[in-house]
Amino acid sequence: MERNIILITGACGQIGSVLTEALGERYGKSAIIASDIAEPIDFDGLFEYLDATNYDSLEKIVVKYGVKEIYHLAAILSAKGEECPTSTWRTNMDSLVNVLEVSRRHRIRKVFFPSSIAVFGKGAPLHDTPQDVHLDPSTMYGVSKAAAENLINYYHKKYNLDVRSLRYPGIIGYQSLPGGGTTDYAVDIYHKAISGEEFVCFLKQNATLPMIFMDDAIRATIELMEAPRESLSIHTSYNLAGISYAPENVAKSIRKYYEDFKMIYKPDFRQQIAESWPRSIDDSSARRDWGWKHRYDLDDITRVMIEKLKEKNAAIV
Ligand code: AKB
Repeated sequence: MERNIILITGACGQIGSVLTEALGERYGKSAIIASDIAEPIDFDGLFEYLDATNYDSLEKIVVKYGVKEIYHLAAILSAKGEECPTSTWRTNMDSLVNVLEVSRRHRIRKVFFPSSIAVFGKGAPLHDTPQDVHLDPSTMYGVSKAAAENLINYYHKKYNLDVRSLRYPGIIGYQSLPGGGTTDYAVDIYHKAISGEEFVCFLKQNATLPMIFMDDAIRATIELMEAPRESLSIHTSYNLAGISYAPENVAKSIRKYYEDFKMIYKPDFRQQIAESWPRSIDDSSARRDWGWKHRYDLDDITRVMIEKLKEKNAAIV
């Protein structure tokens, strides 16, 4: 059997940088081609500059390395996407069409595509949002993800392409910084707490959203990609849940370590986006089909975030 060479787009992003490391550890660094439009910092694997909206550039890399799997993570997120909706649509959709086309033409074995809780809007129940529900997203990011889910399902049905996808909640990790999302506060807050600074939160104190710890999100991605194809019943994107909480809950959890931690609330346009998203997610299809179960609750996340960020800071000083 030919070697399973894996291409990752958006490899310098919040999820991409951690997933690239995790896949390298699992399948060997020489099997992983990281790509992005930004240069990676401190990366010692194979890296290619790639703007995935350009089909020829993507195809060149696929052919050059004999790529067999693609994790397509490059995208513009919810808050940033509202600054220029048309380029968000183009970036998110053109790159996906290119990935699906190159996969079909070059017999790529498996593709991973990240969707998001942003696909849900006012038409979906707020609590335990089901897998199959009306999607009326409020942001261009969500619109592009909802369209993308239909597109990957089309490639599955028409070309039998093995595309797998998760609707990620907000992701919290110490390894990388998010950028341009509505859930970014949940990472930034820990950085402020450990440096003894006040945190100004752009969401209201009770803005509950579905969240997941990075280690759980990475494990979910790898478990889904390694699951037997015949066990998978969802060919749009699987609902994925970790835990649900609001900014006031994180502040309370942080105060177990930093009792003087101060947080003030200055909600901006991102509050409206948060209000259009679910409070909690029903991920029973993922649990049934490939045995998904999250491991980290809020206090576990806080403990690890504080421990690891302090270690990182100590290493810099
Ligand atoms: C965002 O906030 O835009 C993302 C997401 C939930 O997809 N983190």
